[in-house]
Amino acid sequence: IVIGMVAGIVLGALFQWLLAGQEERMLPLYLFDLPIKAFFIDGLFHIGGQIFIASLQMLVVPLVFISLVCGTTSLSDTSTLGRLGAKSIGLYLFTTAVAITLAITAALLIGPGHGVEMHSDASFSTAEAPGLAQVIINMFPRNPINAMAEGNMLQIIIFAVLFGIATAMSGKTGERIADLFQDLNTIVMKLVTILMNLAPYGVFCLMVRVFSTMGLDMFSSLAAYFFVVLGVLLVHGFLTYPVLLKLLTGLNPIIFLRKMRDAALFAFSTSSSNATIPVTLETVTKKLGVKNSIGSFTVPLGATINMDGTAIMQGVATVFIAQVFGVDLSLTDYLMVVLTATLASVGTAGVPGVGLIMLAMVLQQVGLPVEGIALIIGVDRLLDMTRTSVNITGDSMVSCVIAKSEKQLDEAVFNDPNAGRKEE
Ligand code: DAS
Repeated sequence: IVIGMVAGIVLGALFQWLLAGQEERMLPLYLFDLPIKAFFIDGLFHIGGQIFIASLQMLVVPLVFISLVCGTTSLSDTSTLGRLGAKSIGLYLFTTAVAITLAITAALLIGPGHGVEMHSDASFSTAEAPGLAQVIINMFPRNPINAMAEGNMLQIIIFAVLFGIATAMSGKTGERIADLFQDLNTIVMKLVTILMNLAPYGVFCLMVRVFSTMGLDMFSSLAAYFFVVLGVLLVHGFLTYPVLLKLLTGLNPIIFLRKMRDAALFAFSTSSSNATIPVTLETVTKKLGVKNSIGSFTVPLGATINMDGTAIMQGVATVFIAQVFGVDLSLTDYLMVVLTATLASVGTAGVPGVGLIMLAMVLQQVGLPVEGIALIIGVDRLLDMTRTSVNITGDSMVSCVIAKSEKQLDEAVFNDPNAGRKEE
């Protein structure tokens, strides 16, 4: 993806150089103008880029509906863990909401998208924001199929959760449906993997188009976006989590961070919370002293529904895209972003690039042009690696808090610097 991005930027900059200002040049380069602009920039690369963006959007509804039904059914059939489930979900949603609020505040303060004006050929409008009461009423779908057709994600999420609970309460039939949804989830995850394999080409096309039509000031805005996301990820990982751990358990946050290093590096290299589950589980139980009965529940659950790092990217990206397209979002719009991104992160499994697919959903929800994703997709890979590390660190921190509250955390193990080390 990085190669696709760099190649796209270089070719885009070359096209920009060829097309801009040729009238002052000795050799009339107008012969380049028509074929390059018509065939390449507005033709081949535009089509390729738009197809890639459309395929990202194509996955949103099936991905959210299927993975949420799976998540809800697996959660509800462990009713004995109802108390654990409620505590875990409550804490997971709280840390995600804190994360995205940090992200939106930072993006509004720094304003990475200012200074660049882009005009979207798609007409979009931030419709007159409804009052909070109406927002809550609107969350319940009168017609779930229509909600899916319109891509009304909050309604889809509510319907999926209710459908999942009903499935979990339906005995044998429910088990068959739950198995069916597990299989469907496997297929839709395969679709995400296929799409991510096509990402280098999609990113290449998008970068050519963006950098052949945008000046170099796009670079600085993109760099600003990148460092705002990175900054908030680091603050959340190295400040929010240690403070919450200390406040809620009294455990030493330095020991926690030091013991999280291997799992965080594994998550960084795989960009997948799901792939890191075994490592996270081993860290949480053998190094941090969380009893397996707790960790085996909170870690997989967290890898699915707790994605603070992803919510941070989505918060900054939404503000960045609104700024680039000159759209003023209202406070209700930002509340919708917090709600949608927090719920969206519940609906996405931890695989590479899935946060970007869910960003399309957040943008749709607040009426922003989805092709704004084209601006940031090039730098998303490195951010995906970093935010996946933050995602699993959050899962581990919450596991410690839950275990401590259930008196299922062995503090001797937690404080033992050599706990869980491989025997030399
Ligand atoms: N890569 C995802 C994860 O595994 C996060 C994301 O795509 O935002 O957590």
